[in-house]
Amino acid sequence: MFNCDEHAAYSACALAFRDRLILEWNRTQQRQTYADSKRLYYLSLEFLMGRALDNAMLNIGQKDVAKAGLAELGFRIEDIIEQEHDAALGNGGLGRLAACFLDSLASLNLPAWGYGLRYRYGIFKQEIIDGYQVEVPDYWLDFNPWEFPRHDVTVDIQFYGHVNRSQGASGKTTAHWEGGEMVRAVAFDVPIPGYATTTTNNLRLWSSKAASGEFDFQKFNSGDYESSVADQQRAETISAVLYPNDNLDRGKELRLKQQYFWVAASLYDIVRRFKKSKRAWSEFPEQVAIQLNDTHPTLAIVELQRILVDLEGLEWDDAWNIVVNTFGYTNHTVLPEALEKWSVGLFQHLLPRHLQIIYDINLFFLQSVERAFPNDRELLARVSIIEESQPKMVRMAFLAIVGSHKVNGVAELHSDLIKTTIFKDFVSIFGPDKFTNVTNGITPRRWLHQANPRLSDLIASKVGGNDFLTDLTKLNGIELFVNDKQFRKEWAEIKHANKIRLANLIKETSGVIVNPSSLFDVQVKRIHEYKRQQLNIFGVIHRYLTLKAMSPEERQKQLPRVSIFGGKAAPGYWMAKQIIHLINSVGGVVNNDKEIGDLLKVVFVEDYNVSKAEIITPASDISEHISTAGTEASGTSNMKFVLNGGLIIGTCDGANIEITREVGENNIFLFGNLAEDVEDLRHAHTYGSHTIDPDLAKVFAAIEEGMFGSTEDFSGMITAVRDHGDFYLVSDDFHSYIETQALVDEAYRDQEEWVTKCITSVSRMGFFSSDRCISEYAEGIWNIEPLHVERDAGVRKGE
Ligand code: Z16
Repeated sequence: MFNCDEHAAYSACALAFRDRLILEWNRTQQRQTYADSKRLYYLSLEFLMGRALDNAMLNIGQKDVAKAGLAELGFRIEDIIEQEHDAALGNGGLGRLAACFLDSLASLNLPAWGYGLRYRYGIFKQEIIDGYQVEVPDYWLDFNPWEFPRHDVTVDIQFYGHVNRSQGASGKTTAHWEGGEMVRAVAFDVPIPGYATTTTNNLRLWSSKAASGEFDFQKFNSGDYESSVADQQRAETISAVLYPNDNLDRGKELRLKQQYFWVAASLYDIVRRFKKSKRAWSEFPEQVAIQLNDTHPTLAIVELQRILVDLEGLEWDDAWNIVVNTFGYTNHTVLPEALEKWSVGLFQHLLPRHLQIIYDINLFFLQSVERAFPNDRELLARVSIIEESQPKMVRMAFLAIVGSHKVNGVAELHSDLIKTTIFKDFVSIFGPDKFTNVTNGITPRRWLHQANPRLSDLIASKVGGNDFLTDLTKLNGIELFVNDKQFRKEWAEIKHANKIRLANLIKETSGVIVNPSSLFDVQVKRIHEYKRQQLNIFGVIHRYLTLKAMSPEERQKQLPRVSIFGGKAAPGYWMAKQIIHLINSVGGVVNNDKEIGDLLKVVFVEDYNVSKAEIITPASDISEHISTAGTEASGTSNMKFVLNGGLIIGTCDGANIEITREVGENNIFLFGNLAEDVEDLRHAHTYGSHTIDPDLAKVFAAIEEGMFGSTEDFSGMITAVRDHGDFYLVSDDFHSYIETQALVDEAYRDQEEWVTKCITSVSRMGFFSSDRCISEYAEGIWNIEPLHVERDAGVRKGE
């Protein structure tokens, strides 16, 4: 007998289903090429895919077959699925959104490709050691059956060098970008199967390596072996590692190199494909839509203009028309520290021709502004793509706006805010129609069907099968059963089982034992001051102090709660790391307090990632989405939690507002100040007297007395609120947060009413499917249509 362990069973399973995908993938690509219809190219520096096997099996309808087959061999399918390493090529919401979009694009049979970077290291693995975050490299490529190296698809990408000009016979001057160095981009393709469809789209990730050019060759021949190896390594560095920042622009030269490398390779590929059709350049925007996921790929605008003008010889204005009609730009944040800027000097050094083109784009843009708004020099300075600072900077968001035909935000409030704050002047210049909203969504396949199979099956049994997974508005069918005893009983049982599953994960990973009958209160997301995990943990401390002050009799009457945290801090984000440390220190004290027992547990789940989210999300009773109003562009985990039958406590921010509109005010716990009041409150902190809520002051006192150990470690978090202007309004919202948490306890005591709220909420979540969201993009921005791939009997069904 040969030895087949779980990993071998995983490989066998993955390779078998992958063969299916390859067939449909080839057919889809052939069909799309043949039809020659307009395609979307989604450019994203991040694709936070998670695991692929379960998703592939579910999407092609083969999971039951796999389960039975594996059982015959003595394996549990869950154990096999767990063998796979997460594809973690993203930081958080932005990257996961891109992954949900790919699932919806394929499921809607839309001709679309994703383009990204094949990082050798994705987001780091987080270990918690003595309560502190430690980052460990995430090498994930040991065995990856889901990618196909395409050594036949390569593009050489140029960096540095200088610009020369030549004059043609017609007298026209042409710019030539010469010299510098070349790096080779190699394509790796990843199949993206749609759910219950034959469409399998392509995600193309670029990997960097040294271009075998004259440089290396000469060096090698002249015996300069060491330096030719160094060149090799320098080239490979470009796609080596994902920058681990979420909502922060801190890139150095390497980040700009990553951006240009990926953008230039993708555009070369797109243009090469277009040219095969032998159409006129003017038809380019009728064949190609390119969406910029944030400003990271903004150089694509400049690169396409360069290709058209320098290489293809088009007139500037004709080229620019094509460019603007091709691109759309999605903004994901209003936080000023996240808005990308690159110094002119760096551009000059790395991409000299692109800098010239940016200057020209800016010149023509400012001239048009000047014509429409004569003598408004301040306006010109405000909207200039070049910031006249020391050093001068290129404002990437402004370049993205000027070079796109549509700009969208990701939730209603956010889209309104960009129009009235950071991009206000551009609304006056281009008119309001250029700016639009597309509220984010999530794929119900992964975030309900896959993560919560029992709930998905229960719903299916009431709404006439699995059609709700492709038309999520059908969820409203379960509202009819909100008073059905058996349905409610099963509903509650499923939630409890999901909580047991999470309790097991918590025990395995942190050693803490939690009672699954407690209220599970979850906040999992990147650690960031604006997301206010500090508000949550201060609230936990307040709860602890309150419990401690009670008589044993009184304490008996309290509702047991588990506060569950998870999330990574950017390695250089000191305050975020302090927040993690405080959470763990509080856990260390509270969890070992015999007087408190099950009444309060505090858990930090280390290394929060997509796979852990699939276990955590279905297990929440309440989850926290408590950003300072106006700072969280949308949030998407809020949607996932409600879709899985958890309620949320949140501020009036991002998509929380639309969730409230859909589920009804009675089914959500909103608190805190509104976005429109933030400016005044901040002003008052700085110029008025800033009083701290007395309950919060007690929390600070407890920390400063050393109740949770090292006081100096946590002093930064306290002074930020008390002495440094409390920029995130923790003190302003603390009281209403505590009050609202008390309402949560009260509501949870009435389990009948609670279950009613949960079922009602789920039934009204149809709007938040990424299918709805993608359909809006397809119609309003991309102008693309579904293309059905003919079904070849036997390919899917396996007859
Ligand atoms: C990111 O994940 C987001 C914004 C951003 O500027 C950079 C990164 Cl890496 C997030 C937003 O914070 C979140 O509100 C939103 O839901 C998500 O992008 C997807 O739009």
